[in-house]
Order: sequence, then C-alpha cells, then structure tokens
Amino acid sequence: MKDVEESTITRAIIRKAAEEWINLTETDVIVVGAGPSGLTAGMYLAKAGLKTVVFERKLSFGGGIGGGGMQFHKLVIQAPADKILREVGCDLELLEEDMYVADTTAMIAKLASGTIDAGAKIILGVIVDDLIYRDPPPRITGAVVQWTSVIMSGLHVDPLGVKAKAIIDCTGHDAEVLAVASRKIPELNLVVPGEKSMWVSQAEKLTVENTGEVCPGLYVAGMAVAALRQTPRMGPIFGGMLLSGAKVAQLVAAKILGEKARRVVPIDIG
Ligand code: 48H
Repeated sequence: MKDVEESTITRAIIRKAAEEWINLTETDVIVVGAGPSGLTAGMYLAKAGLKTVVFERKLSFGGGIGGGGMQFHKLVIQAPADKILREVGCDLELLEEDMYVADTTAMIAKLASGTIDAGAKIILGVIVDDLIYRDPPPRITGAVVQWTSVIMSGLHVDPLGVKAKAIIDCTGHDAEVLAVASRKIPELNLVVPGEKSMWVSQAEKLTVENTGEVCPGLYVAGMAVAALRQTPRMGPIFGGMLLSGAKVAQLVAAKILGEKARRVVPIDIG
C-alpha cells in the first residue's frame, strides 16, 4: 500500500464536502428526514430531475423502518405500494392477496440505495431546526440547518441557511418542521394537534389523501401528515408511508416543473 499523508485525507474530505455544501445552498427541494416517506420522496424528486437533498439528523437512514413491529424485523406492505419496493429491488413475501411482508434491513438498504442512485443527496447528522420565510404573503423559502452533534452538546453555535423552492416535512410522528413553523411563523396560522389512536385502514387512506402542500413552499408527507391533520396511526404497515412520499414528490415536481414534469411514479396515487 502506498504511503499516505494525513493532511491529504483531511484536505480531500474538507474540499469535497465543502464543494457539495456550496452546491446545496440553493437547491430545488429539501426533504427533512430519511425515513420511508423521505427516502421515497427523495428518490422520485431526483428521478423527476430536481436537485434534491435529504437531511437526516441521525447517522443512519431508514427512520422507523428498522424498528419493524415492536422490533420484530418485518413490516407489512399493502398494494399498490409494493411496486415502489419492487422498483428498488426489495424482495417481498406474499402474505395474502395484495399484502406482503418485507424484511426491515433489506427495505432500508434498497430504498436508500434507490434514492442515492436516482441522484438525491442524503446528508446524515444534520438537523433542520428552523425555516427561512418571507412575507407577505407568508411563504417558506429555505431551511435552517445545524449539526446534530452541536444540538446534542448544547453549544451556542449559530446555524446556516439553505435556500430551496420546496421543503418537505418527512420527520415522522413529531412533525418537527411543521411544529417550528407553527410556533415561529404565527402568520401561517398553522396548528399541529398530533395524531389519533390506531385505526389501520383509515390511517393509511387519510395519510395519503392529506399528503401535500401546507403553505407556499412547505409540504408534508408520511407520519407528519397524521400529526398535522389529527388522523389515526397505523402501526407497522408501511404502504401509506411509501405512497405518501411518492405523492408529495409528484406534487412538488408538478409545482416546480409545471407541464415539463415527467411521470416518474409507477402508481396512480391521485
Ligand atoms: C432532520 C429529522 C428531524 C429534523 C426527525 O419517523 P420516520 O420513519 O418518518 P416517516 O413518516 O417517513 O415514517 C413513519 C414510520 O416510520 C412510522 O413511524 C409509522 C408508520 N408509525 C405508525 C405508528 O402507528 O406508530 O422518519 C423520520 C426521520 C427519522 O430518521 C428522524 O431521525 C428524522 O426524520 N428527523 N431529520 N431534521 N428536524 N426530525
């Protein structure tokens, strides 16, 4: 093996990462959260040709996928969301008509790899902890980002702002981005009451139906939809998360690209 200078490694990492960050300071779409809805949204946004970054506060992706159902390493997926997992090469076992079982680790790996291969950038260890806004009328024009490690340490370090045409809250049960918008931009009149108790079929249907724009520049997908619209939770069945991510990608692509938007989602979600 060749002799390597420590400083060469340091320079390569800082230069390459900084180049990408500079490129990201003005992007088409920021997806917040790399769970099932965020990864799916990121994949189809990138496939639609949009410059897309997914910020994930943890040093791993997958969100709630890894926890399966009470940590049993399987999840249930119902049609037509199975098409999304098949598209990324994730094996599914047939449970009964239109119902499948997925392995959690395979689902995380295949979905994340589909998102990266489509051209979306996933950045780990970064929290979106505030938004950039303009008015009148009130609209969201970017996200405020900080290293997770800084937040955890409690150090007083000012964050940075990243501009985007659309921000999508895919942060799951706590709808963190919407909660910030509701607290810090009162002109939006946004209330985040939280989700209701479990009712699987209603939850799946209503999550997908209510996926979409919350105010100009700000969208919601995945479990954050239930928190915003106070609709039921569904437990470890994940078809609705995938469909919600695909639907929001379709809506954002149509908004940004207009008639030039290509149909990239393999399902008719409405
Ligand atoms: C950066 C953040 C921030 C932030 C959070 O929880 P997730 O898996 O979210 P969804 O909506 O894609 O999927 C929900 C699903 O996992 C689930 O919990 C279900 C179906 N529950 C049903 C039930 O009844 O309980 O992923 C959200 C991701 C996570 O990886 C977070 O770490 C990340 O977002 N995140 N990243 N900045 N402010 N907040």
